[in-house]
Amino acid sequence: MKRLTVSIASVLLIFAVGAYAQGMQGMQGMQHNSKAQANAEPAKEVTVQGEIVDMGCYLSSDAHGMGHQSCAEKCLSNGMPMGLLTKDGTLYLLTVSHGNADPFNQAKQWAAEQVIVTGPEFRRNGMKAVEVDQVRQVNATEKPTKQG
Ligand SMILES: [Cu+2]
Repeated sequence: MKRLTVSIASVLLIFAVGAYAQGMQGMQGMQHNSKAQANAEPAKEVTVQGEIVDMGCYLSSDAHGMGHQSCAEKCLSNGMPMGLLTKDGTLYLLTVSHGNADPFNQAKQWAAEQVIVTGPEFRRNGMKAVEVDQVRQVNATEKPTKQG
């Protein structure tokens, strides 16, 4: 009788440990899923056309375009965050590629100009960013055409 009680107890213990472990896994999975859904989408390579803006003047005063070019140049050279404003009004923060900072630094020289940026797009907490892997100015002949 004692032996039977002991074996029942061990079986129950094994079940309890198993259920606890599964419960923990389930909770961790839920946390990962909800976090991912709330904050981030996986990066995808994009090619986006838009105007190089300084984020401070654009966000505070809607300042952009050629009339604001000299201010934007000054702001960007002083370290103001740089953004890309598309024709449909989407604003991307531009970030530096760890592998090659040259395209980002090149973009800083093109304040208020139309450019085409290629790189991974990131979205988190409602913010959009493109890491500048490549940038080029839009040629006059390309200006009226589609945007990526
Ligand atoms: Cu400015």
